[in-house]
Amino acid sequence: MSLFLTRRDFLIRASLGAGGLALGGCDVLEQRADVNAVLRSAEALTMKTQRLLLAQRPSAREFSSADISPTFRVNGTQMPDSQAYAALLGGGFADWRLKVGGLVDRELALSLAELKQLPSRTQITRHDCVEGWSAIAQWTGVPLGLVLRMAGLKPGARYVVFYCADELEKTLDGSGRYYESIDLIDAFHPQTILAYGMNNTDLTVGHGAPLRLRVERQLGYKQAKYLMQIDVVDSFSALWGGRGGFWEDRGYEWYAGI
Ligand SMILES: Nc1nc2c(c(=O)[nH]1)N[C@H]1C(S)=C(S)[C@@H](COP(=O)(O)O)O[C@H]1N2
Ligand SMILES: [Mo]
Repeated sequence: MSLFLTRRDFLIRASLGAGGLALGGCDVLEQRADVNAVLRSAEALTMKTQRLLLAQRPSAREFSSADISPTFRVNGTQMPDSQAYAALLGGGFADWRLKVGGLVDRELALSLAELKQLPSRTQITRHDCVEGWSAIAQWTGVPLGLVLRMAGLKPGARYVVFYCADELEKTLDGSGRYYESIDLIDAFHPQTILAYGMNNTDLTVGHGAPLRLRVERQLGYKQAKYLMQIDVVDSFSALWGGRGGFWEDRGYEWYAGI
């Protein structure tokens, strides 16, 4: 119950003192129609998810600019091999939109300029690839949680799926498309950002232009490059191999904790 207190409610309850709390400030609040309305809403659900699950979430270590690696390898796709991507790149990504859909109240189509106008976060972290190399870089982007709050989560929301522009394997059924997924715990983690900047410049094509995921505390293959669309879902079992990602479908762990 205390998870849903507004600042005002908190102040009221705080002024009641410990006795007031023991006497059941919760009961009083639950009788209020507006509080109940909030409790029933999807927003409260989102908030509950965040507050409950994100309390005491450890953060990935952050470094100083002196630690930034002089070179950062480009791995996996170096340049998506499609005319659609080539056209977007040719136009300086002016026509690119990040689509946000699935279990949301409002579908979004955000331009790069719009994303850059949103509050940003910059962090210097170490990227660890499962192949055994690491590199430290500074990433700048929009907290994913902020974008999800803009869209509003519907009840049932559990995962966020990221669809990329590249096919890492050419297949007839599209199962070679790069995609990834994370749960809401990671989605609302403050270090989980949709990054458009690396080491103070726009992302290069090699590193995932115009937008990539940074989900620190997980391995390199979770850091999906070339983002085109993100969907909020209750399950990813119906997607391609059903295991939540291109590499997961090929045997890698879905939760690739470092
Ligand atoms: N779309 C897409 N995202 C991807 C990949 C890819 O091939 N395609 N490779 C993954 C792997 S295995 C790693 S280690 C990192 C590499 O990111 P980098 O090229 O910026 O080093 O991106 C990850 N995200
Ligand atoms: Mo990797």
